[in-house]
Amino acid sequence: MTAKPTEDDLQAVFTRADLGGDDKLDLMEFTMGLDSLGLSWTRAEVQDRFERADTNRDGFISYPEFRGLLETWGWIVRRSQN
Ligand SMILES: [Ca+2]
Repeated sequence: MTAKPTEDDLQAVFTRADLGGDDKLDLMEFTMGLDSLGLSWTRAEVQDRFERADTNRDGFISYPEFRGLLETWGWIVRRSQN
């Protein structure tokens, strides 16, 4: 994926990365999600972002946390209203 993801893309990426099907991503699933978005970060960067994204500190990234992270860093395109 070269273009910035839309919100729909993001939901699809999240669902695909959520191997456990529990609506949250662990560090490995989070890494996969980032990979499929074409974000190639080092392990240390991924760990750092995982911790930043995990705002409620439960050790998992929920969809709102995932979306929030990407939004904060400007990696998501808001769907245009039409
Ligand atoms: Ca969390």
